[in-house]
Order: sequence, then C-alpha cells, then structure tokens
Amino acid sequence: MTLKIYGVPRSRAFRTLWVAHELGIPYENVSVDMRKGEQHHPAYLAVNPNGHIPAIDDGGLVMWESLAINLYLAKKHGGPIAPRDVSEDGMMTMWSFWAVTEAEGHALKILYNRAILPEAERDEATVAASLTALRKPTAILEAHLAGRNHLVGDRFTVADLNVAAVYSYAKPAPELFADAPRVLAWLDAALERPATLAAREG
Ligand SMILES: N[C@@H](CCC(=O)N[C@@H](CS)C(=O)NCC(=O)O)C(=O)O
Repeated sequence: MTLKIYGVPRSRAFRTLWVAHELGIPYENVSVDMRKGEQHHPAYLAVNPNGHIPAIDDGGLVMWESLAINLYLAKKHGGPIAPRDVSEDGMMTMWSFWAVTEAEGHALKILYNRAILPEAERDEATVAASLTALRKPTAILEAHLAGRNHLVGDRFTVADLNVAAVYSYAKPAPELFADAPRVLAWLDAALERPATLAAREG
C-alpha cells in the first residue's frame, strides 16, 4: 500500500514530503487544507486526533509528529540520510528533539510576524524577543558546524533535514544569521537541495 502523507506543502507536511523525496519513495499526498479547516473534520481526526498536519498512514501504521515521522521513514528505508548505527540514531534524535524544544516556537513567531500575518497584525517586539531567545541555540549550532558541513556524520542526513526545516522559519530575520555564517550556509544548502525544491510542489 502506498505511503499516504496527509497535509499540504505549505505546512509542516513539507518536512515529510521532503524526506520522501530524499528517500525516493512513492507516496500519495492526501490534501488536508488548513485554510478550509479540514484538519478538524471528523474523517481527518480519525487519522490524527490532535487535528494537526502532517500525519502518515504507512500500510496501516498511522503516525503523527512530523520529525518523528521523518526519523521513522529514514530508518525504515535506509540510505545515506538514515542513521548507520545506534550512535548516529541517538544523535539524529537528539538534534530533532533539540530543534523542537529549543528553536521551533521562537522561529515560528518570526515567520508569522515577518511573513505570514497581515502587515497590520505583525509585531516587531515579538520578533525581537524571539531573536533574543534564538541567540543561544543559534550559537550552539554555529559552534557545532565549525569544521563540518553536517550535523551528524559526514553527509546530509535526516538530522540536517529536521533541524533545517525548523530553522527555515527564522529566515525572514536575516539579522539572526549575522553572527552565524556557518548556520546560514548550512541552512541555504539544505533548502536548495533538489528534494527540497521538489517537496514544495507536493
Ligand atoms: N508538533 C506537530 C505540530 C503540527 C502542527 O501544529 N501543524 C500545523 C500546520 S504547520 C497545524 O496542523 N495547524 C492547524 C491547527 O492546529 O489547527 C508536528 O510537528 O507535526
């Protein structure tokens, strides 16, 4: 049965479409349009009772939580983006959890207040507070990328994908990267991959 990825590319479902393209696996993108409130329809709540996208149905295995889905799909299908051993698996999980707990909320506030909300509703004070909160994790990332181009191992992996997907939300604040040129170069390289570009189309 073909992997079903629920959601639309302009959402966190993008991350899972991206991993599918990196893995070269077939999938069906089942549209769940947030603008129409479809994530709250009973048919979708039966898939993800949280009412959030993405979710997947992989031959009857139903999962939600985008970064957990990505780690699962990488490990299931293997190849260069997947962990080679339990140590890499641990590090990829660590970086993914780190991105969600330390960066995602702040980065999302930047995205909303610099790019998504109508201009009249944007709040630069929220952006400033988010930038302050992101300074420490960004410095940690910058230090980690000294002398290496990827987060785990010597290749692009699902750890880079998961963390870059989160950090991409902060791109509308270029000032964040003024002191983090390695983070910016790493992020741009991830966001320009052929699989990344393909995932934007669904
Ligand atoms: N932690 C979840 C968050 C999912 C999430 O909040 N998705 C957003 C779209 S990017 C959503 O469904 N928003 C609609 C809503 O909450 O009603 C994940 O990473 O999968």
